[in-house]
Amino acid sequence: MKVVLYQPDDGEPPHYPVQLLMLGAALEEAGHEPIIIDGRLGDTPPSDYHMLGVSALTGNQITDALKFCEKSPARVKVWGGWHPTLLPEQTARHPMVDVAVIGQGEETITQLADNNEYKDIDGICWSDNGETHRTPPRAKKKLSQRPRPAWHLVDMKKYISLQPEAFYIASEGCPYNCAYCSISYLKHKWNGLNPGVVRNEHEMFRDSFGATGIWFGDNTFCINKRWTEAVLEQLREVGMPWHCSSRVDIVNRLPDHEILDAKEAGLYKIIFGIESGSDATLKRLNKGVTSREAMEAIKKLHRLGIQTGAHFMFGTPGETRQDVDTTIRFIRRLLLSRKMKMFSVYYYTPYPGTVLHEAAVDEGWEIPNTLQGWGRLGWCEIPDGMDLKDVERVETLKKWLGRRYPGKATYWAGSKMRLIT
Ligand code: B12
Ligand code: SF4
Repeated sequence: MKVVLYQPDDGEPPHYPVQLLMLGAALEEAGHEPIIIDGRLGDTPPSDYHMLGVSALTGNQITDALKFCEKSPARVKVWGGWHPTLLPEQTARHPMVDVAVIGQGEETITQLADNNEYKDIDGICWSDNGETHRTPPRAKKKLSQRPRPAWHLVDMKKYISLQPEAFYIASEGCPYNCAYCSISYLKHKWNGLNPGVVRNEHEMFRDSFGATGIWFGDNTFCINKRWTEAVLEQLREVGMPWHCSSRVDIVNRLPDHEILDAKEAGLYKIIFGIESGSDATLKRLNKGVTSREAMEAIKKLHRLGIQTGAHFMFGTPGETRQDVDTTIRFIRRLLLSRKMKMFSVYYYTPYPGTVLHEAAVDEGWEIPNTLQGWGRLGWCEIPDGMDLKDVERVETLKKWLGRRYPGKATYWAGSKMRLIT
């Protein structure tokens, strides 16, 4: 069966849609014909196909995906990805959605393509005359038990030429419970790829597609020490520079020589979700670290010659003017110390399913209650609870960041991220 898999256009620089390549691999293995259409590249879909699979994060991807569905000739429209997983019933209620897939999609989409009757398939939700139905959850499989992405389904060289630091996920899951994070809500148990696979694929990125570095998209790097050491051994052989995301407490716990080992294996930057300089806010976010620990990790990496970057967010439920001030002062201090290379400043979005989303509901925030409503939600919109005076101060901070660190600070303005050059 011909199945179009659609990556919505969200105005972001395109990197290859790994989730669709994984679904594509499973569909091909089962004898189907997957075709990947990337809205960000303006790909033209075929004129006829039986099934459409749409992948959607919460936010403006939904709006583009709905537009694509309206024009699509597909007999069956299947939605999967983070948003349908977090809000399957609400997603399934939309007339442009026949089936919402919950969680990992490889087996589910293959079974949907194999069968005309889908109501016995695990991990799905659909709506019948306004009534929604959900089947039992599908058992999760580790990354290493799922087919590797079908790289040949897209023009990898083109993607890598657009982002020469190739995106790569070597592990998934995170044991922490940050109150704003969708990953903690899904409670994926940590698991990692075989280090040998990581090495082979990095060599393929470099030799066949022209990658000059790797951007690890793993939720939190270095959760499993033994696995990390085994991966480092392989990365050392590959010899490409790479950066990853991790937590400040993990970095603080690592002895210097282990960080230097990683540096020798190509590590040049770690990005942290520091989120706030206020310990009261960090506590509400259930971040499990303090601003002092954040500062410590940055100083340590600076001393060891590793660059750092950090994401901050303002406007979380319960945040006071004092918290906003403290965070602004913290960011200024970091900047003036010249120990950090990249900053991004966001406003908080109440992602469905998270603990903090519930807090926002309790505070009376206006939360979208339809699929199209979530699509209109700018992920850097001023949050409901935020005082306009504070917004002004955050905006001033962003401008200051831009002047102070030209080319190094990213920030969110309107609904677009702008790189300050
Ligand atoms: C790469 C990435 C991006 C990319 C875009 C990815 C994309 N798909 O379009 C970029 C950098 C642009 C990006 C931007 C943002 N992201 Co982001 N991103 C990620 C990241 C790091 C990896 C996603 C990934 O590729 N995973 C690997 C694949 C294999 O897993 P998967 O996507 O879950 O896919 C599986 C299933 O979901 C399902 N599936 C997926 N699609 C489909 C489709 C069909 C038809 C079916 C049947 C199944 C199915 O099957 C897949 C295979 O098992 C995740 C964190 C993570 N490690 O997962 C965050 C994450 C997805 N991002 C998130 C967020 C919040 C954002 C941002 C708002 C910015 C920010 N503050 O981080 C923006 C907004 C994007 C937008 N415009 O809407 C949240 C999601 C929140 C939500 N409710 O959607 C995550 C989970 C991070 C987090 N800590 O909470 N992101
Ligand atoms: S924010 Fe990072 S550390 Fe916290 S739960 Fe999410 S992925 Fe884990």
